[in-house]
Amino acid sequence: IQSVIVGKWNFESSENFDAYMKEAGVGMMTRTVAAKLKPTLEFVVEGDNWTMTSVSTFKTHVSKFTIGKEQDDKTADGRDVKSLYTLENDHLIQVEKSNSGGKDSHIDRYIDGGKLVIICECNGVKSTRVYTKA
Ligand code: DKA
Repeated sequence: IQSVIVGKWNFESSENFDAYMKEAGVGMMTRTVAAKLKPTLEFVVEGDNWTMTSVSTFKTHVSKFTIGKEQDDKTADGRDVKSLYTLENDHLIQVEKSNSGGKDSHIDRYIDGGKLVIICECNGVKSTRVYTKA
């Protein structure tokens, strides 16, 4: 996945994102704003060190992580979490654990038919988001 995910992706579509955000504990005001966003995602990969940047009119959110190393992380809506990113069968898997008594998420990112598919899951509530290469 490393070689194909590198670069910029434009938001195409989203399903069930509000339900996912609600389950993950995102407040109503942020959900209302987030539902309307069409972010651009950019991936930079240097060996095991990745930078994933989401740019929208709401904010720019940067995640820097190392594959296989659990570390402190912040979600785009500001929740403090610990994230572990791994590569499994050409999927970038993020296991996100709440640092503050909130709920955990599992976020699966992969390329399908040239598109970037992101499946966000919290307590069985799933959202599918699709991006196309910019
Ligand atoms: C995406 O990049 C989805 C990223 C994971 C969801 C994070 C939840 C943040 C709520 C504002 O399209």
